[in-house]
Amino acid sequence: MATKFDHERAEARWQAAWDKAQSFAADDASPKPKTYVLEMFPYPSGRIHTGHVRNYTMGDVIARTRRAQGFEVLHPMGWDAFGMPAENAAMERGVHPGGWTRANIAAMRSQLKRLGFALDWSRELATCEPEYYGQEQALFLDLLAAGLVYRKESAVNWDPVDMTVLANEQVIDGRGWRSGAIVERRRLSQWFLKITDFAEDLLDGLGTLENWPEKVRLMQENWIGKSQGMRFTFQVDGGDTKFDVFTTRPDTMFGASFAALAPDHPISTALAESNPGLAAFIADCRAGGTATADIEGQEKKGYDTGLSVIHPLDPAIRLPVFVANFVLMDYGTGAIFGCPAHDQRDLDFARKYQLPVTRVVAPEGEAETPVQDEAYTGPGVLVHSQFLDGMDVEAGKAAVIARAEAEGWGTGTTVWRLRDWGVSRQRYWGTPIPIIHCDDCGVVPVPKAQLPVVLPEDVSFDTPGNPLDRHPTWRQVDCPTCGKGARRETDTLDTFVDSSWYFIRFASSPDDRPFDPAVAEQWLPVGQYIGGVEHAILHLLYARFWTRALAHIGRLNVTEPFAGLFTQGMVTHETYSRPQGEGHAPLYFSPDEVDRSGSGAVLKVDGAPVEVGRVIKMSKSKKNVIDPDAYLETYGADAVRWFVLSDSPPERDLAWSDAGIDGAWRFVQRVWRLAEDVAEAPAGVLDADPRLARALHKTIAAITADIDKLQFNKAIARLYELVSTIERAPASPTRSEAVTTLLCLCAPMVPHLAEEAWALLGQPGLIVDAPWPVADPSLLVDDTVTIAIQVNGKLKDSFEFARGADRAMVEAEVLGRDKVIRALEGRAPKKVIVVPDRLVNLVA
Ligand code: ANZ
Ligand code: ZN
Repeated sequence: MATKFDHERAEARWQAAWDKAQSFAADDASPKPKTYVLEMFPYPSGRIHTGHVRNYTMGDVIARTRRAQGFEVLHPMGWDAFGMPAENAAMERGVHPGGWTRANIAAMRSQLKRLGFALDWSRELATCEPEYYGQEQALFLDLLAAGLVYRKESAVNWDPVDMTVLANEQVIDGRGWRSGAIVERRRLSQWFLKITDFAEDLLDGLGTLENWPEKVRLMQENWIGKSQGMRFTFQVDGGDTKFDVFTTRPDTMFGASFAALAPDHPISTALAESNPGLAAFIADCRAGGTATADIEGQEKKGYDTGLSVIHPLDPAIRLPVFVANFVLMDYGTGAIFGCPAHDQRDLDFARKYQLPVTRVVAPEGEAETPVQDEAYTGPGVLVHSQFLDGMDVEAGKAAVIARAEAEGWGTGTTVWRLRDWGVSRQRYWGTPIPIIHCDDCGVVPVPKAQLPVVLPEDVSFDTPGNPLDRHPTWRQVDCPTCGKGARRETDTLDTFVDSSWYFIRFASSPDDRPFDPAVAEQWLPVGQYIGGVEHAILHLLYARFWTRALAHIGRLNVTEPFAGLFTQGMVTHETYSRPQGEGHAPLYFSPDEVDRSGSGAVLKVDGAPVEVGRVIKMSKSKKNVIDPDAYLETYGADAVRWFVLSDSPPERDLAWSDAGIDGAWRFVQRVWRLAEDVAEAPAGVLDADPRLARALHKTIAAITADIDKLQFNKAIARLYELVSTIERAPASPTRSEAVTTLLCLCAPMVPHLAEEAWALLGQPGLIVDAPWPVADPSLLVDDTVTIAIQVNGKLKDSFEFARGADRAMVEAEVLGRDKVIRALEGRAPKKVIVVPDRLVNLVA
């Protein structure tokens, strides 16, 4: 009665059953041990992509496994729903960002439901709803009251044609993405969070995160960037002007050939007042984006101020002072000394302005080897450095710092690369910053009773700039302190703020406050967090900061939000294209336009070949994007889930392939056939099958360990093996039991199939409520014996078999062996003598 597994029917049936039983609702009051499994929540761009499918399937396997293992599991889902794409859609298509976002959420929610994820949908949240962002405003006010929020002037990208502030990603090659105008740097008063107060703690905390990938910890460490160095004062020659510089390499001071100031440095500004050439140079530096990458990529340029400074270690040495575009005002002191031989930026600069390049650090025997195009940043011994000669780099640093401190012109310091977090965004689709500006009272926080400050719905996107600024009434508000007419803040919060605490709100979401700490602390920290490595730095750092800030103000007794982190690889696909001639980009075709069934690849519409390109990350521009929906339709959720777990280690990239999905679908059918087989089969010839039992229990142990380590592809390989072993085994109660256990083991990956087969076998209840199989330790040790086979007393063969095996099992094995069949010439033996665990003698 072999049938096909009907995925459509099974999905509908079991998703409804889980819903009805509230199988995945996390119970705050449960007495079971609690665990929290979370995948980074999606931006509601419109459709679920294959990357989401892979990410959420991994989380789902963990969540379902933990649940079966007896944990109360919190596995929620929500939407990172504020952000620029919604405003772009509004500008391009005239839709409202809210309508666009909510429609996308509805579409993506139904796609996720179709995949059968074990999610507690009752905890769903969207950051764009006042119930969420109103609570975020309350937290912002708490941090403000605690002195962790402040206002400061800082640079933004200004588009002079569109008259609007641009995000860094809206600046393309120094130009506004819509207007094409050269972007300027402007200074605006903006809101900042004091993440730098936590720099040391954020760095130290990394040491406790054993279940984070080493590379992510390293990226965070570099981003925080603790460096030891020295601050010292340069005295300008002739006059009483002086300025401080910061260096991480005091050992290289005798290699200095110039000093340089940031264009925004107060001395630069002062000099520019009487120096039109310098003023023009500074204006030129302001054009160009604020992104560090832009600044680092720029050509190094300077303007000679004509001033010089006295070298503090040798007053006989004078250094020229430049204003240079690569010196940043908001790092260190906004001024440097340049040492071309040992810093690449300084070297580029020195070559351009013909300044001396003196090597002061050299590997053994290379003291006189000149530095060419590449600055030397390696270890070595100090040379051409007077009293420092012969010291190594570290000793040199210490000697210079000691002398500076003794003579009073400098001090050793610690400097952080990390800057405070600028959270002001001059856009509509974000959390309104709950602040009022009053002419008399200044900056006034919105009283908590007046929260949430809700975004106005009636906004227009027909002109550039922030719609909140030009809204006819929204800005106008009475000052909460003096009652006079005042103005609302029109900046909204960086969307990274929204994602810095959503995992806390998932754990506890009362109506009247952001969270209940007693409830949230039962779930936190997140036991396993899974997401893309693109969030390895900012999102994780901001969430770690936000959690600490809440702990600091006594709101939450948790410091590290994510105990375990896993970053999964990307989903990739080959590309299809046709060249379009010299100077034109090739024309790309999507996988569903291409027929790949033959040896090459042809376009379905014209049957002519297309070029098959490399397997790369899916991207709209290369059209190598797969829509999971079509696959869900044809192959079903289980096959898709199985495929995304099976083909590569989860941290590596996964190449999407039809053959792979096909294989997954065939596996689903094989398991289904096994279930049908044991459902129908009589008890079988054997009472027990110790060999199969051993294989089964070894698989249980191994898969449990694989899932613990998130090595899903290994778990899947073992399941394939187990299925083959069961297929070959003769019918027996052990075999039936093995199939039941197999279903439990693969239920986290293919949950619909598992439920359907579970029901077919007449097992009680839902398989999601069945406990995780536990390996019997006595079956894990290899306990086999070698059994000799004789035919009429002559040795013909021998084989390994489980010790103590049932006589019938041994006989069945012996009679099925090729050598025995040949020796008996196909006839049945007259008599079979079995000496347990040693010998079988067949009398022909
Ligand atoms: C002299 C020197 C010699 C430097 C040398 C480096 C190598 P990190 O490691 O990132 O902290 N610097 C200091 N302030 C700067 C600013 N506002 N804008 C641009 N560059 C600045 O970098 C510290 C080094 O970056 C400092 O050490 C300084 O150059 C430069 F062989 O001082 B160094
Ligand atoms: Zn007032």
